[in-house]
Amino acid sequence: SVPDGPGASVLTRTRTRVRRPNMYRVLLLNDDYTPMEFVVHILESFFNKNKEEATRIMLHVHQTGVGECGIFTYEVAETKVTQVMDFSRKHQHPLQCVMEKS
Ligand code: NFA
Repeated sequence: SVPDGPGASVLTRTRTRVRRPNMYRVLLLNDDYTPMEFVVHILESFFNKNKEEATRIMLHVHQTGVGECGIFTYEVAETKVTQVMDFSRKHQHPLQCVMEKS
């Protein structure tokens, strides 16, 4: 039998709910000055794209004005945008990177 009354231990199972985080698209915007190879380098180094995929995305941005680099949680997306903006600024390129709720 199981002890009851004062001093008895009680184990309570708490329900664990699963919540989907809000996701954010990180986008690159076209401009007339940033070199194509620089954009490819950004996609390879900050978004883990291989050369082929990076080139495809860069050309899409070049031809349509905007393109998606990836979809991330808020903090990761914010970090990517900051990394790209800081790196572009450092190399004196006007490349713009933004995030939007997915
Ligand atoms: N449009 C730029 C050029 O012709 C290349 C570019 C692509 C810039 C994608 C920004 C984003 N040099």
